[in-house]
Amino acid sequence: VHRTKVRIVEDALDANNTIARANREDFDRHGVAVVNLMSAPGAGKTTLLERALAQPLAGVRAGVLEGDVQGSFDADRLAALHVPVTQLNTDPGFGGECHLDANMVRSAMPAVPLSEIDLLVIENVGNLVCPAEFRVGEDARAMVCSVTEGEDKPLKYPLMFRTCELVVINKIDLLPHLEFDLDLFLYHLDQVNTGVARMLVSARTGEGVERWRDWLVSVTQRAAATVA
Ligand SMILES: Nc1nc2c(ncn2[C@@H]2O[C@H](COP(=O)(O)OP(=O)(O)OP(=O)(O)O)[C@@H](O)[C@H]2O)c(=O)[nH]1
Ligand SMILES: [Mg+2]
Repeated sequence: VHRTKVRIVEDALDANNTIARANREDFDRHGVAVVNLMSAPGAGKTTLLERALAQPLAGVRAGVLEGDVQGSFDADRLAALHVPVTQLNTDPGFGGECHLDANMVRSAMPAVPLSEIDLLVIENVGNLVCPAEFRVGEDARAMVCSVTEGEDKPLKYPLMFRTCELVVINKIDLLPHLEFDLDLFLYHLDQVNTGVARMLVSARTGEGVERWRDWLVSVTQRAAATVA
């Protein structure tokens, strides 16, 4: 019984990867770089996007795909910015899933103005476990971890920390009020993903946000160079 169960999970992930590759080809055809942005609920994904996209990125037209179980709170927040925002709810057709998968992203693609953007940031559903298991056709994975979450998170949820190429450490404005040991957190981070790029930011004060904007631009340029 156990063996069968493992097999089914593997098949499901294979099927997901096939659709993710189809998404990837469509994004490439339109010259769109894709970032899969993940975190635990409330780490600050939407706030970081509000900050990053309040002003145009240098030479990069950005769009956002908002993944949520329900509601359009985050999409509404981003609607104030002058970037195209597409809402994708996992609730109606997808059983309220706790993550986005390649098929969900594929179903939303007709609503994304791919020919008008160079970069699509996909804000995944807030969850430290499941989103890490599903590729959606992204060029890069970034995660946000806030200093209120504790130093042990890389060790407890290693897959997400391991499969990301950037860890944004957010809410550093709160450090004076917390017991958070940043060195210990970074030590744990290096245990699961040695040397992974990391940046310290506060979406509240704006500290470090310029580097986050630069990273979004550099990922877009890198993807364009790969496809060309
Ligand atoms: N103090 C402080 N609060 C922040 C910072 N970034 C975000 N917040 C707050 O944290 C809360 C959650 O932020 P969101 O941006 O909604 O987080 P999220 O990751 O998009 O949340 P979900 O989409 O629900 O997973 C909000 O009340 C933000 O104002 C920060 O740098 N410092
Ligand atoms: Mg959000």
